[in-house]
Amino acid sequence: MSHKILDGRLTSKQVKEEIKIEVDKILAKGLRPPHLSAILVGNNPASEAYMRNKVRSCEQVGFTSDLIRRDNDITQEELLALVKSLNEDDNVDGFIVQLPSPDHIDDTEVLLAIDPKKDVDGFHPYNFGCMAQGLESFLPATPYGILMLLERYNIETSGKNVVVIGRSNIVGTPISILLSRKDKIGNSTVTLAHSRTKNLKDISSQADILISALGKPFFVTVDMVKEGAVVIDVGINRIEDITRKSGSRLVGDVDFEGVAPKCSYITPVPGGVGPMTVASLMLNTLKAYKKKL
Ligand code: L34
Repeated sequence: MSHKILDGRLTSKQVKEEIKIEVDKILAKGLRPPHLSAILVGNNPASEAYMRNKVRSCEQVGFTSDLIRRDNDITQEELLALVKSLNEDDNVDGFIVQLPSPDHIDDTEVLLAIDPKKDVDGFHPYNFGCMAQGLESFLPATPYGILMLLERYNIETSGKNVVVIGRSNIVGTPISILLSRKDKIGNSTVTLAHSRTKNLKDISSQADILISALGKPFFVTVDMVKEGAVVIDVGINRIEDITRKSGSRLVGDVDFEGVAPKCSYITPVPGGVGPMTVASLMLNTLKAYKKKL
């Protein structure tokens, strides 16, 4: 089967162009643009790269943004105080605390401190709960990005078998809930597989849509995929590659070379789900801004 690429780079560019048009209208009315703040603790190289993409995307869509950097030794109390100050700052429409944070930080307590109205990551249990019940909420960025890719490539989800590998709070669990909801992109029969799943190959081979979000390079191999499946690769893993100048390259969870020929559609890494995550964050920030007006 000849496979088609789900081009996240192109789709995110289109989404961002649509946002830019809305922002131009806002500015034409003499209003200030939406503002996104981001807290980045430490200097994890992957987080640095993701944050660069987020800040650049804000510029592209016409938002203002600020990246608030703190050292790895920030205390829990200092971080909570920073969150509180952003909650109270009327010029900040939405903000995120980039993960992972250092081990001594209690992420749950930090997330709970974020005002749900400014939680443009959609990670606060309030937003998560609303999402799970189909109520109005901010959708977590990566799952939201996956829904947009499926929608914009007209991939039918209703009645399809979806297998999600990985049960994290930020990707696996929410995407499994979203695709089972009664909604335009939804109505799938979802199986959530994880590290204790038995006979994963038998299960994944039933998937019309296979979503891998566990963070292990080359985990999904051709024998695990049904002929003609749609494969969504959420993993971003940096592996050694001596043929590259940098000495490394990015790969997903899927053995792309082996799996792609068997798929109807597949997302590449890089250039697949990653850019869609960033575009979703821009949409959530615009939504936070509009709700405040
Ligand atoms: N708070 N923490 C918070 N919110 C998030 O939504 C995230 N996530 C994940 C990690 N921690 C977070 C992201 O932003 C993953 N993630 C993310 C964002 C952007 C990209 C990938 C993951 C991205 O732009 N990926 C590019 C390549 C980037 C590179 O060169 O390293 C791509 O084409 O896939």
